[in-house]
Amino acid sequence: MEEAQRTVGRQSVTGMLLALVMAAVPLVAILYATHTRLPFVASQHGSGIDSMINYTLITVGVVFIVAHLIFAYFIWRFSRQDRVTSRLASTKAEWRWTLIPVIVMILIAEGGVLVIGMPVWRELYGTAESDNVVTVEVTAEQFAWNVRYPGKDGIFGQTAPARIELPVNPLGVDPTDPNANDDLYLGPELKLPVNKPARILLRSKDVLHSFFLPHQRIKQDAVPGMVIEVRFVPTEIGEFEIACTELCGLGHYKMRGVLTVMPQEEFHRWYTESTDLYFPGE
Ligand SMILES: [Cu+2]
Repeated sequence: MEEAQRTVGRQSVTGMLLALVMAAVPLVAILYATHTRLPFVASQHGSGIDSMINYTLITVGVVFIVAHLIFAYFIWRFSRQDRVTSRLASTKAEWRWTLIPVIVMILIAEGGVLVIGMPVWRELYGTAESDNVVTVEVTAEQFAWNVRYPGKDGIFGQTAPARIELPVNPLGVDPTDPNANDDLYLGPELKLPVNKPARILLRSKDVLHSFFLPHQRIKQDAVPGMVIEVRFVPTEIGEFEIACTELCGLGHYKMRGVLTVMPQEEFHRWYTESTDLYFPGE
């Protein structure tokens, strides 16, 4: 009898400790989460993305905490019991406790997507009006970004992979195409005017890359053979990082570019002057 009581005592101490560990996990996670900060927002839709991130973190965080606390309670409660029992739930109870969490989580997750996520999605991928938009082509390759502007005519010269020749013609532009004459090439430098919609046409020459502007909350894969359009409005003047966020090869880490957001007049002056100066093949 005494021996049995000692065993129960030991079990409840172990149970208590385990329960404490379980309860501590979400607390440490919360502390970590409150110390993690996103870079400041420098685009119109950026705060919408942040709302979606926060909504997801908070809803999933609450479930995470509640689940751990229930788990901790069960460990503590049943480690004090002197005999092992098995209680089976009825089929009805099993169905109920399976369906309720599923429905609640669907409502929470999809509700957030519809209410917070969809408007941001529309801003990024919707078919907004095309005038008053600055169109830029960004072509990714191992391991660089190639920025091209259409020039005064607003039309990009034709490209073909067969015409790619390094280092003179990295995009494979057709030199006989008259639309190519005023195209402007900037390498890894992307320049945009502030508070004006930008339309980025993303392409890739080789493998999957991902165009990432952390401050503008833009992250979009570049896929070989596809032209993917992203729209956003930069709202802060300054220099920002362009990173590749798809592990695209050994040089992935050095695939950096610079986004310069300038006042509108300054951008237009620079653009007009530059398209007069630059011609492909020169
Ligand atoms: Cu890459």
